[in-house]
Amino acid sequence: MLLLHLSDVDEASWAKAFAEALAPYPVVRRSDSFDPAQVHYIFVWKPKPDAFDGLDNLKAVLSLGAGVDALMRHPGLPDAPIVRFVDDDLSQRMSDYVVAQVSMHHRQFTRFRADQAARRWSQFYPPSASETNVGIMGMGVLGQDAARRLKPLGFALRSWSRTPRTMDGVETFSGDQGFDDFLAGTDILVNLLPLTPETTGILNYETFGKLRRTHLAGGPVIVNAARGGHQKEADIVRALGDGTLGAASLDVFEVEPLPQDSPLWAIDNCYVTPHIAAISDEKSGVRYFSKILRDNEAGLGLVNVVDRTRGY
Ligand code: NDP
Ligand code: OXD
Repeated sequence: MLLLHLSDVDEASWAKAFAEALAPYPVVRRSDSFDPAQVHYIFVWKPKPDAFDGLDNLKAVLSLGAGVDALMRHPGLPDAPIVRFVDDDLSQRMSDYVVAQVSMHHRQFTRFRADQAARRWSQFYPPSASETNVGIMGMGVLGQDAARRLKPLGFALRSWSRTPRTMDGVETFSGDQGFDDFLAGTDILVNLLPLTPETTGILNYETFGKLRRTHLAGGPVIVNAARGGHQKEADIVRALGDGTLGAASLDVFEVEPLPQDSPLWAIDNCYVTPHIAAISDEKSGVRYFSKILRDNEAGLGLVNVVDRTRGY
């Protein structure tokens, strides 16, 4: 039996789609009556504290989110394998966001918008894309897709990951020892890391101070589409105010929804979006997780299982 436990999304709609895709395999919601011992799979997003109570026969926890940081911190998380969402549609949406933000900052959107507001005709020619270094932190599923889509636009690409990676046309760095060199050549820093104890607070004032300052007029830029826990918002406010950063695009926040009294709302060179960079689409999600479930039932095993020791 598959149990759905989704918050902040249309659980009924997902349940209907799963029931159709998996029939005759039983699919239930929390509001249905069922025997918890019969639940072999649970599909979760923002699970409540009692989400896993009584589920003693789980074969897998299926995560609607690509990021599993909150799930990993759930006090009742059972020992069962966790399968996260890995999907072309999700990657495409994330790369859409990244490409839009990177292009906007490369072409000095903040500057020209201010000029327009002031009715100021000030001819300034942005550097070409090939003279602009985009540094991607996190070279996993989403980081690699972003690199693939930025490359044809001509940007010079570099990446940073935990272990060494190679990708055609990307200058790659890894580990603590590679971090400063990676930052020193980065004009636009794109964060696509998972949130783990090692990456918490990595977008801080010291990091910003290590970015390349010689190429992008107005100063280096950060784009955070991963998790709010990666960023120190007080440091971002300070860096945007004193010119350490030229601009920031933030899709995620330390507290979500972003509190009304956050200074980030009102900073001209800060671009706030409400955690919408990429959404797990129902159609592709149902297709993906139905296949995972069926394959596992057929003895083929699970894929995209989270490594609990790494935390992602
Ligand atoms: P992956 O697990 O595929 O990739 C993670 C990458 O980060 C890997 O390259 C990994 O290194 C690297 N990494 C992990 N820890 C470290 C570290 N300590 N130092 C350096 N590099 C590290 O994740 P995805 O690409 O699928 O997703 C990334 C994140 O994006 C998710 O965890 C989620 O938080 C976020 N996300 C946000 C969304 C939004 O709407 N805002 C939507 C979807 C996802 P290595 O290659 O060596 O393993
Ligand atoms: C995710 C997200 O992790 O939507 O998939 O943030």
